[in-house]
Amino acid sequence: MTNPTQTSAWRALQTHYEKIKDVQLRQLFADDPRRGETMTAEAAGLYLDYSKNRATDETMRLLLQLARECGVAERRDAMFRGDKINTTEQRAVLHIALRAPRSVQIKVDGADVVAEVHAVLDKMAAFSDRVRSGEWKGHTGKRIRNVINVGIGGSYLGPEMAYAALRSFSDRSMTFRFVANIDGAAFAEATHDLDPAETLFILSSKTFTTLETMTNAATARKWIVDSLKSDASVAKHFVAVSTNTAEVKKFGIDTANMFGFWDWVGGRYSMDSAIGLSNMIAIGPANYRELLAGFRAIDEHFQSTPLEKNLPVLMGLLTVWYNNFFGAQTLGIMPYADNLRRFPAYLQQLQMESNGKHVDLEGRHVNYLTGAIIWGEPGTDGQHSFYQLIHQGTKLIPCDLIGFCQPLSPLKQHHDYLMSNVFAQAEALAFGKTPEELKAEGSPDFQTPFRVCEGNRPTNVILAEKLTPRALGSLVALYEHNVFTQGAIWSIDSFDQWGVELGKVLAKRIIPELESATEPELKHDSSTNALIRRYRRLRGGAR
Ligand code: G6Q
Repeated sequence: MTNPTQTSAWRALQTHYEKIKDVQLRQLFADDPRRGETMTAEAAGLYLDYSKNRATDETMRLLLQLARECGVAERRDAMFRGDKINTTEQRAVLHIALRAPRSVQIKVDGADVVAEVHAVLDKMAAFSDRVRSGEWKGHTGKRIRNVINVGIGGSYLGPEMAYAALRSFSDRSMTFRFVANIDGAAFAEATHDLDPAETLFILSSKTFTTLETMTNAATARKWIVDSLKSDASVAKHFVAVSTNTAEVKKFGIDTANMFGFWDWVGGRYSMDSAIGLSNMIAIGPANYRELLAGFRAIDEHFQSTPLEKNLPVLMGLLTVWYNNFFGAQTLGIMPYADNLRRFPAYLQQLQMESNGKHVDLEGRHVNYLTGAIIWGEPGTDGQHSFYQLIHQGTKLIPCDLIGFCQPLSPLKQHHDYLMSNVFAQAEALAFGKTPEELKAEGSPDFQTPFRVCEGNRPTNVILAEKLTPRALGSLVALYEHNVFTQGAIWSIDSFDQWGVELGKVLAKRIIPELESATEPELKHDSSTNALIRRYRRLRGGAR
């Protein structure tokens, strides 16, 4: 493995950074009138304009050299081959197999995983068709009108995001909900207006042991059985998506109604595995295959396009540039599509769980910054709240602005207004407003300093034709491989998540301390002890 800071590209980038750190985008655009056309790349219907970044041809040349010195392409090839690149868990990382065509073979420990993927996809399609057509009936003979996905983290964020994104392609006669939080309010809100006899739960959990999901699953079971007055109802109102057959059986689900996946699919990379079953029921198998085709198109692009025209590579390198040389802490994700409302949250897990690592592949503490903080909201909403800080604050916040040329609604004028804001924001962030311009526009002198926008705020603009299942697949794959590129540069394991374990273990230790009738002897620190005592005093009522 390569420590990126030891490469000659890194050292050259440091020197180069000193030279161009104050260069203005206004200047770069004036120097090269074709910049807005040349600093672009396109793949699978996604157009990336990265010209409004604080980068020159030389910056890009050095960043690409860094990718070569860090072996990004070799690491990518190892992933596609099925090598166990998740070294801390000794697992292959093969979400790319989830969308590989039937004709492709990828072997893990001698078995062709693509054949297994298609067997599960076929089973999902047959089941989805039965539910959508009304052939699959609930225990009382009523057809299923409501589908609730119970799952958390990687078993929730993707399906919830994709459902919102693609709801205009979904069966509008059905209701789809997503319960993740162990807060009982989540389950209560998701079910309060539904008829149990018409409700199907999809228990989505790779391990089938996750506290939140198992607690909600038990509550769902009780909700169904109490209402339908029969244990036998479980078979008609629950299916499972999991790798844990034994636990699924124990819950009372017939394994004929279990949809499997594999340890080589990480939770946050699993939305296009059987974890997407609720999405397939919503949009139908044909649209779901379109979604997979969109993923696949970017996989092929990532695998075979030279690095200098490779969208995920370019985006990953620019994130490294701001993170490690400008010291930018965050990256804003602003989809100009209301249906992508949950996309920033989805990317937050994808990027922060993948690249929030403090040791390299050999377990040594890194001497450079890794994963950026990801956040965002849809535009134009964000413009009326936090964009002020991006325009005139003191922090550098690179942003990805994502827009679509065609609307999902017939309200075409709305769409022109929406998209005018994508272009206007990227323009305003890059070029700002000078005191001279303000003066010429008649701004009173006393206001000028307050109205100046310095500009030089970087953005990527991603444009696609329309938010279709295919476009969504491509967009998600773009970010998956962008995250991969960053992780490869930083020499970290982007596929483990040991950091989430500690809190889980501690919570399990505290549960009995909350549940016991009399106050237990508390052996935590003084703060934790005091908080637990206060909670016990104020929570009211027995459990
Ligand atoms: C994702 C993480 C994590 C996981 C959840 C749910 O990469 O591993 O978010 O998806 O903890 O796990 P289960 O699917 O096992 O319930």
